[in-house]
Amino acid sequence: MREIAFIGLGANLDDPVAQIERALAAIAALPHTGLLRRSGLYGSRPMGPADQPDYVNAVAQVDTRLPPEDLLTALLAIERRQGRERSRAQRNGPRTLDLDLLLHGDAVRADPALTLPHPGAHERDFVLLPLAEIAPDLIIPGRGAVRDLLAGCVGHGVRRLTPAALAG
Ligand code: PH2
Ligand code: MG
Ligand code: MG
Repeated sequence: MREIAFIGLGANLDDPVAQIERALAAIAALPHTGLLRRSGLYGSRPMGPADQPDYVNAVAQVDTRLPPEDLLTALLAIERRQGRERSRAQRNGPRTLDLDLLLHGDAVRADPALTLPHPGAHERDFVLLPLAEIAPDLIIPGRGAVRDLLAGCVGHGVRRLTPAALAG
């Protein structure tokens, strides 16, 4: 069965803009999966330890025949290919690439290996603002409309990166 899924992208090490663009190309090349839309690039202050660089964030919308577990496995493989190290990693610490499966159709599940919707999606401005750009009418199952959630969430200073900021 084909489902619509949303993926959150984040990076704050080793040329984060390039990491996100590479990851979007890798997502577009996944088997049984097509990239439907991608947001622009957003800058955000770190959630978690403050002594790390700002993040670059984006969101992608795909159409996929992969079940949630298989899509997650494929996303973790892309993270590893782009130098993600989990062994020494600090919780919410810096990373070359983070790919989070935010939504997969209307799946709702509390499995610790894969919780859907992603447990942080509804409360993070760096997820909600790019999501609102590409899917303004989206409802996060069990949480509400992206627009309403955005109005009520705690901010990390998310802002659209302009061409000038990207060049600088
Ligand atoms: N991801 C984290 C930890 N902190 N902060 C921002 N601003 N953006 C992120 O994507 C992010 C974060 C862990 O996944
Ligand atoms: Mg994450
Ligand atoms: Mg993650």
